Amino acid sequence: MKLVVAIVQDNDSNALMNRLIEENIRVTKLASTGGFLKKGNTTFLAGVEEKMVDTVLSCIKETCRSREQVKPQAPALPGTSAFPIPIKIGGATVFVLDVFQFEQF
Ligand code: 2BA
Repeated sequence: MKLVVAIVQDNDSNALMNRLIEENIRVTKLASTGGFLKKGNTTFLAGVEEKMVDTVLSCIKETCRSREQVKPQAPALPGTSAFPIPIKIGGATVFVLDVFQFEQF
């Protein structure tokens, strides 16, 4: 068994959830926060048989796209204005982990 952990943008999370459910993939959606931008994103956990990993990855590729966001900067000196930095985010950051043990009680 594998655990697919996917961090996606909030804007893509409903579409991804719907695609995973269509494929009959069990999934948990968590509200998360990116360390760099300190903005909300969504983390999906999907425990699947190894043969289903590619299906999960296809669902993610179909529904998650990259976007640009602006990271506000603090001004270098008081009274000066700051330059916001454009940052390209996602589509998705995905980890595929081996599951050592899986139990449901
Ligand atoms: P954030 O940490 O808020 O990062 C948002 C975007 O900012 C990143 O997009 C990347 O383009 C940029 N970024 C992040 N750290 C940077 C740095 N030290 N210097 C310059 N630019 C930086 P993505 O790479 O697509 O990541 C989207 C979100 O996925 C991240 O949000 C974070 O929540 C998660 N993530 C990405 N890589 C990760 C990792 N190795 N481990 C855990 N979470 C990760």
